[in-house]
Formats: sequence, C-alpha cells, structure tokens
Amino acid sequence: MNDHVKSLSFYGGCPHDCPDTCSMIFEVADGKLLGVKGNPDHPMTRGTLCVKLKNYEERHYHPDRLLHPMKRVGPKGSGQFERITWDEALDTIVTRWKAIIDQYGPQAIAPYSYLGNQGLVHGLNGGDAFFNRLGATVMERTFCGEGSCTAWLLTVGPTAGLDPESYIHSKYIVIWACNSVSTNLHHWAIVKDAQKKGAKVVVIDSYASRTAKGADWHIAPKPGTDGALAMALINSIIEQGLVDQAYVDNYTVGFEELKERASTRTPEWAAEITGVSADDIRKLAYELATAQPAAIRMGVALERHYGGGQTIRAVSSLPALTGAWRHVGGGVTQFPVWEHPYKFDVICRPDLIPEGTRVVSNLHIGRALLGEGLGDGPPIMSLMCWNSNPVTQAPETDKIVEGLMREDLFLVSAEHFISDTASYADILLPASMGAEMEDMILSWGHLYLTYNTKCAESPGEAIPNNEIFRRLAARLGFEEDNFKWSDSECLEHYVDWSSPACDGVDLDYMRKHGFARLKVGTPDDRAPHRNGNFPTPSGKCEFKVEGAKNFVAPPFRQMYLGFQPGEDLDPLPDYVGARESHTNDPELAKRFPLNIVSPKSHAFLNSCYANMKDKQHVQGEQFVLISPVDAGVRGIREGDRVRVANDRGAFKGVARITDDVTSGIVVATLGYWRQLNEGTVNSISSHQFGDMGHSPTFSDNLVEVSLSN
Ligand SMILES: Nc1nc2c(c(=O)[nH]1)N[C@H]1C(S)=C(S)[C@@H](COP(=O)(O)OP(=O)(O)OC[C@H]3O[C@@H](n4cnc5c(=O)[nH]c(N)nc54)[C@H](O)[C@@H]3O)O[C@H]1N2
Ligand SMILES: Nc1nc2c(c(=O)[nH]1)N[C@H]1C(S)=C(S)[C@@H](COP(=O)(O)OP(=O)(O)OC[C@H]3O[C@@H](n4cnc5c(=O)[nH]c(N)nc54)[C@H](O)[C@@H]3O)O[C@H]1N2
Ligand code: SF4
Ligand SMILES: [Mo]
Repeated sequence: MNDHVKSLSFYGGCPHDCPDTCSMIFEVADGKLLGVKGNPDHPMTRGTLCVKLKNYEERHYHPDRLLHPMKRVGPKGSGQFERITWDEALDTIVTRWKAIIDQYGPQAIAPYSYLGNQGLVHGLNGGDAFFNRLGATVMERTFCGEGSCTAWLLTVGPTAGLDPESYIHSKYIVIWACNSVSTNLHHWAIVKDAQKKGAKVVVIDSYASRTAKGADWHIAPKPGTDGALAMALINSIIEQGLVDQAYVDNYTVGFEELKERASTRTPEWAAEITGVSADDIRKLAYELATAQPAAIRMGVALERHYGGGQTIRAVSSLPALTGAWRHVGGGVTQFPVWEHPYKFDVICRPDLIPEGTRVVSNLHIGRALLGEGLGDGPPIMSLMCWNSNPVTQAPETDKIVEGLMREDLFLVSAEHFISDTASYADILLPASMGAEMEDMILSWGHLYLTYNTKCAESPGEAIPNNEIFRRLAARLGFEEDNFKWSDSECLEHYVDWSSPACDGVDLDYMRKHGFARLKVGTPDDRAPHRNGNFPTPSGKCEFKVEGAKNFVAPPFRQMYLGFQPGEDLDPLPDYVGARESHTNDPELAKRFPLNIVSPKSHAFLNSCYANMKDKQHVQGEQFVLISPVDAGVRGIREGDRVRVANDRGAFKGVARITDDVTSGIVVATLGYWRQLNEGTVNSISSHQFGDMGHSPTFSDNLVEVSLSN
C-alpha cells in the first residue's frame, strides 16, 4: 500500500470460487485500487486473506490484463489479436449469431461459464437469463458439488447443516477429502482453535496433504474407496453398541434396512478395499460416536469418483446414527449455501428456456464441440465463454483443444487475461475485476451475506460481465426487465430480502456494513437437527430413501439441471467402487497401474493466478508426487522430468519422490496453464459422470508415469 496518497476504504467481497468468501477492505485513491486486506470485523475472515488474494491490486493492474476488445487476426490459437472498438465487437457477435440462428437455429449457440466470479450479478448465473432468452443450448454445469448436493438432499434435505463456525465447540473433528489449509483456510483456523482447546482432528485424505500434516491422525484410504470406509464405520458403530437409539427411533427413516445392509460391510471387508486397518476403522468408529460433539467436514473431493454420491449418503448418515446432531458443534457440513435466500428463478429465468431445448454437459464440452452427444440438434457453431477456463479445468483437454481449433467455430471469450481458452477466441472482451463492479458474493462455505462495493475504475475499456449481457440484449431487442436492471436493481431483485433469514437486513445495510449474518441461529447456539427437523419429505434423516426414482430437484440453479439421480438409485447408501481400478478394470490397470489425484494448488485458484510470477514462485512448477517404490521400478529420480499419460492424453511435470503418497497413487495439482506447461492434469481426466448429479470423476483415473526425454 502507498502511504503517501490519501486513500478511502470500501467493503469488498472476495469474488473467487472459495468456501471462505472473505469480507475485504479495499483501499482506493483516485479511482485506483491501492491495496486490500481482510475485514477484521468479519468472524470468519478475521482480518486475513490467503496467499492468492493478499496483493489483489497487482492482479487488477497486471501488465497482461485484457484492456480492450480484440479480434483474432492470425490462425486459431496463434495469439494474434488486434484491438477493435466495443461497437465493432458487439456488432460482429450479433451479426454472426443472427447468421448462425438463421442457418442452424439458436441451439447452435452455447454458453460456457462457471464460478470464476462468484457474484450474484456477474457470476455463475449472470448470463443464464440472456442465453435462455436467446434459446441457446443449455450448458449443464456440474463441475463441482452436484453429486454431493444430490446425495445431501436425498439424505438430510436442503439444510445448511453444521455451521463451520460451530466447530469451535466440537470435541472431535473429521475433515474428509478436504485440504482446508489450502482450500478453506479460515475454517482451518477455527479447527486449529478447537484443537488447542482439546479437540482431536482427524483428516481422511488419499495422501499426506498440508492439512493431513496438521492433523492428530491422518487416515489414508485409497482414492475412491471412502464409501467402503463409511459403510464399515456404520457397521462398527452398530456392532459396538454405540447407536443413539432414541435419536434413530425418533428422527430417522430406514435404520433396520441400513443395519442389514451394513452387516456384511465389516471393518475387515473395508480394510481389504481401502488399505486402512480394521483396528483403525473400529477405533475411528468408537471415537466418532463417543467423543461428542463430533463434527464432519466433507470436501468436494469426496464426490470425485464413480461412487462419490453413495459415499456422501453414507457419510451424511453418520451423525444421525450417533446422535451428534443433538449438540452445538456436532453434525456434518456440506455447503451452508442451502439456507441463503437467493432467488435463482429471477436470476436465471429458467421460464425463458424454450420447451425441448437440449442440454449439454460442461464436462463433455470437448466431445460436444466435435459433434458428439448432440442428439438430432445442430452442431455447436458458437460458444461464448466467461468466468471459466475449460481448457485447463474440464476433462479431455485434447478433445477441447481440437474442438476450439475448428475453423467454423465462432468463440467469444470475456476474460481478464488471455487464458488457455481465450487464446482460441475469435472475439475477446475485456471484463471488469473485483473492486470495479458492485455485487453480492454468493457463499457456499458460511452463513453470511457479503457485499462488494464498486470503488475503482476499470482499466482500459473493461466492463462488468452483466454490462456485456445488457449491451448484447439491447442489440438483440430483448425486452424483459432482467436485461434493463442496473447492477443495484439486480441485487434488489436477486435476494429475498423479505425472508426471515434477512430480518433487519437490506441492501442499504449491506452497503453500510459489508456483511451480515443470516438469522439462522448463532454459531454458539445452533443445533438445527437437535430434534430432527430435517427438510426431507419425511422430516427425518433418510438412511433409506422412499421413492428415490421420483426425486425431483428443488427449483434451483441451472447449475443443477443434472440433478436427477438416475432411474436405478439404490434406496440405501453403499460402497460403489471406482470405475478405473485394478478390481473393476484389470486390463486397463495393467497398462495404467497408477491412480492419479489432481487436487487444488495452494497458490492458484483453479487456473486463476497461475500466470502470475509471485504465485508461481510460491506454488513451484507442475510436480508429480510419487512414492519411492513406484519411482524406483520406473528408474525415476528426484527432480526428473516425467510424463504422465493414459489413452486420453498426457502432461509433463517434475517428479517429487515422497512418502507423502503410498505406492499406487500419484498426485499432481491443478491449474497450471497449458500455454506455460506441457499439457495439464486434465489431459488425462475422464469425461465420465459419477453416480449422482452428473458429477465429475477427477479422482477416478488411471495413468502410467515414465521418464520424459
Ligand atoms: N483435474 C481436476 N479438474 C478440476 C477440478 C479438480 O479438482 N481436478 N476441480 C473442478 C472444480 S471443483 C471446479 S469449481 C472447476 C473450476 O473451473 P473454472 O471455473 O473454469 O476455473 P478457473 O480456471 O478459475 O476459470 C475461471 C476463469 O474466469 C475468469 N474470470 C474470473 N472472474 C471473471 C469475471 O468477473 N469476468 C469474466 N469474464 N471472467 C472472469 C478467470 O480469469 C479464469 O480464466 O474446475 C474443475 N476441474
Ligand atoms: N488454494 C485453492 N483453494 C481453493 C481452490 C483452488 O483451486 N486453490 N478451489 C476452490 C474450489 S472450486 C473448490 S471446489 C474447493 C475444493 O476444495 P477441496 O474439497 O479441499 O478439494 P481438493 O483440494 O481438490 O481436494 C481435497 C483433498 O481431497 C483429497 N482427495 C481427492 N480424492 C480423494 C478421495 O477419493 N478420497 C479421499 N479421502 N481424499 C481424496 C486430495 O488429496 C486433497 O488433499 O477449493 C476451493 N479453494
Ligand atoms: S480465495 Fe478464499 S481464502 Fe482467499 S481471500 Fe478469497 S475467499 Fe478468502
Ligand atoms: Mo469447485
């Protein structure tokens, strides 16, 4: 921060896809962002930001920032662009789209967005109303959490569950497939405080992550076998006589059937599958049931294999079995987003989707661009991408790049930087960043509303996402109110300010205070399911789901169109093995014997920041963690350059030989740019869905690692 300039402070909200959704203080002078810090008054942010955001102003004024609309002047992907005016950019887009609609119909146009920006106005759903009105192909977005959400809704309903802040009262904390130190730092601080007060912290992770290293006990099941561990915990809690029978009798459905199902899922059975000893499983079951209040934090990574949904049903059942829900600080946390009063029907306008419009999965974008899975509809002739970078983030990179190279594809990219995806664009649109636009930031990791002030000028000609859609809508003659509302008016309409959760809070309050706790109990008194009160059809925790076939998704976001759990949903939770494993596919495993896990990078936010020198310095180059045994048999030494490959593709990284991973597993973190590296981790990822909610299967991939020349 520059001390010589008199600056003013404004409330900000971190717009990134991160459960912490920090409240920030922007320091601004002369319309320029000088610095940023964590809001000291916010109970979760507590005055600190993570390594990614602490010099956020440098991202705003980075020399590579996209400042003007541009058009492609060289071959696709060559990086040759020339500056044009906004009028030329928007006219080109509208002219091309009208021609495509005339020839192929509107479904030949498709949107592609995700949570690059988590704002209600400029974020995930920002363009939905526009593309629904256009009649474009609906892009189903199931990148993150939809398997988990389906399993959660089936078991306990749309409840925020255990408040992340209540963990300060927990005596036993299980963090399951979540690397909190990197991905949920402000929750980790609360967990650490509880640990200092005597709580035992257990981390269940496929490898010794930073978080696992800070735990009292690290349990390392093989990737994709957590369902077996969870079923064996159910078995052992019942066998050891640790069930809270009164809780089960009053507030759950299907205990007898679950008991029967679990009777054969013994700790010995699970030990074979998971690699965790039967003694350890019994011990975990005993401690989880008896050390109350016991808390479980499920990470998104728990869903990233074929049986992820069933795993999450089993884990979500545990606190009802042990009665942990009776206590403040007891229960399980998925995404507290469920009790936030957002009006997604107003934001997304699903009512504007013409009947019969086809749906394409964002996880299948490569295939879709190459003409696969489009039914009898037209090819995709234009894609508009904003808030997302599928080339690094979506599976099957090689197919995506082949699709984006199509000469007849018209790609529009709204971006901050010329990302791996934007580098293939025909038209580039410069988008505003954090301090440059008003918004409220959706949070999926705590129970606060968060406000972000527009307090800095956008550099160059950048404009906010919503302004891009307003301008396009005006050119296309869309008359609906949504397309005329200012960003402030959007916020008035997008939040249900009359909901009891907002009691005493309105947009003016948000502007004055920057954040507001929802009125859903305090972290010190909230035990939402002490007396059942599960928002399920039965009002109980449903171990067994009646009529699962008829399960209807709540009228929620376009993001969740993939919710239907499938015709043959098992009424009870169980272990469902990974698709790519030695047991399920021994032939494949002979050629590709190593299971790869590709979690988040500590210093990048998905692919954001991976182009910034200081973050690259903290993060280091793309590495591949490999065990001494696996390295030895392949003649790989520490620091060697290695190639990680399967039939879908390959990427390169530097070998780090370590006991942090067990034999059979390799770890390479996500987000490195393809432009700056050879391939990305998603070159090898499968497009296949998990068992529920069309979830991705990023932890369900077999590879081989070899020395690279
Ligand atoms: N192998 C593997 N793959 C994964 C995962 C994994 O664990 N392993 N995780 C998955 C998960 S959980 C997720 S959520 C997805 C995330 O995937 P994405 O959401 O695609 O993530 P990012 O790479 O951060 O892409 C966001 C892009 O939006 C841009 N952006 C940011 N803010 C704005 C804005 O205001 N306006 C505009 N126009 N652009 C903006 C950024 O510059 C960036 O290029 O990745 C998934 N992919
Ligand atoms: N620094 C940083 N923070 C982020 C992000 C980022 O990119 N960087 N991304 C944000 C986003 S979009 C999301 S969704 C969240 C995700 O946050 P997390 O849920 O923490 O996701 P990951 O870091 O991908 O994986 C967490 C841990 O799960 C382990 N794991 C993977 N597969 C399995 C498995 O099958 N079983 C078990 N037991 N463990 C497994 C991995 O080894 C990893 O240590 O983080 C958010 N925060
Ligand atoms: S990325 Fe997460 S931890 Fe970092 S500042 Fe943003 S919300 Fe906070
Ligand atoms: Mo995510």
